[in-house]
Amino acid sequence: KDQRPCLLWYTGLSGSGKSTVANAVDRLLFERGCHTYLLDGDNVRHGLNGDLSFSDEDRVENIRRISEVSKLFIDAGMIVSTAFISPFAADRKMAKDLLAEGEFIEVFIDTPMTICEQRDPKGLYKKARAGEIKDFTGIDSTYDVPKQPTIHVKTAEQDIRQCAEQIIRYLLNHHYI
Ligand code: GGZ
Repeated sequence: KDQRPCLLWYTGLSGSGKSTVANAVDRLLFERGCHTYLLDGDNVRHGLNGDLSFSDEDRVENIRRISEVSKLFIDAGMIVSTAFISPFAADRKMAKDLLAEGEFIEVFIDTPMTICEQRDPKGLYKKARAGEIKDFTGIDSTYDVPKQPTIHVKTAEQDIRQCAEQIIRYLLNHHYI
């Protein structure tokens, strides 16, 4: 199956739906016969980056390692997806600059914080509000809103399937798949 390797770099708040949308897209790509790999908190924060916290410094290192690993998968010809908050614009730019022109696709999962906080699937916002978790993104740690994302996804306005199809359409229109 013909495919052009690229990196779908999902960014957004905790509870915005990054992992859910990324998994849905990855599944659709797999069904089309594409070779893909998805990096998210489940397979990276516990293993490779198990030594890192949520301090600004450690988030920078988290994203740096994820960028480098993504580049290796790109070199292997894969369509890579990464689903991390990646709160700092400078680090997202660093990831982009590691790759060749057109390989980096920034996908902003733009869900208003009020909605992320209502969803609160792991009860983390509640804990952060209570002061039980420090340095929580959107509460006492920064999130730089992407200024010109390649793809702008609004999960509060369309369902997961529509979000995933929006991304697949982009990949088709730009001849990645
Ligand atoms: C933000 C935190 C924190 C703090 C734990 N701030 O919704 P989740 O649970 O499943 O996703 C969040 C995840 C964020 O890890 P990332 O590697 O994506 O972050 S970053 O890119 O900023 O390095 C959340 C959980 O870990 N979590 N503590 N303080 N999210």
